[in-house]
Amino acid sequence: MTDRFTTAYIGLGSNLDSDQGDRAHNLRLAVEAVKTLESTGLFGPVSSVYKTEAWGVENAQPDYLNQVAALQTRLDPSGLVEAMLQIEAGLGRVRTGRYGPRTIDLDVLLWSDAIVDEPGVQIPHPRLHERAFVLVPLAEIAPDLVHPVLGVTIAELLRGVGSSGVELAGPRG
Ligand code: PH2
Ligand code: MG
Ligand code: MG
Repeated sequence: MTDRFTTAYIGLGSNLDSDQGDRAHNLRLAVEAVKTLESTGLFGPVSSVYKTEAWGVENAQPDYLNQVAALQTRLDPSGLVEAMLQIEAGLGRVRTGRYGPRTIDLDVLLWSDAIVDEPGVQIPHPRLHERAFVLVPLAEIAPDLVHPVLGVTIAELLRGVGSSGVELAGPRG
């Protein structure tokens, strides 16, 4: 826990229905769970929902729905990662190996301009700059944010990657 509130960004993804509902419902439940974190002050903005082709997988997988949310948190980076893992577990996530299909995935993308590289806590998310499914929703809510390692804005990173395979699928949260 820190004394002050810090702006952090969370990437949300779902490409499997759960016992509780379909992919869009899984995202809504996750947004609600992050919103009610005790340590979260202001919540939002939350991006639109995007339908995205599964990235980095060898065999075909259902399309993902992805979204990005901003929050103000007093949790430190590892505390925030831990809170996301707890929300995933609470929503019934079952882990099936790297890049396996999942009902919900909550990744800490950025925590202020912190750079953290510890087992289980890598911030900024080490692949965010390669992924249109993260950059499109992140650029929607924070285009001028500067990537703390690469020193360029999210809008510039998105221009480099392009937005193919990413399609608007639902309103802002
Ligand atoms: N997450 C992954 C791997 N591949 N592809 C898309 N489109 N969206 C994701 O959220 C995603 C992915 C690992 O977490
Ligand atoms: Mg992920
Ligand atoms: Mg994850």
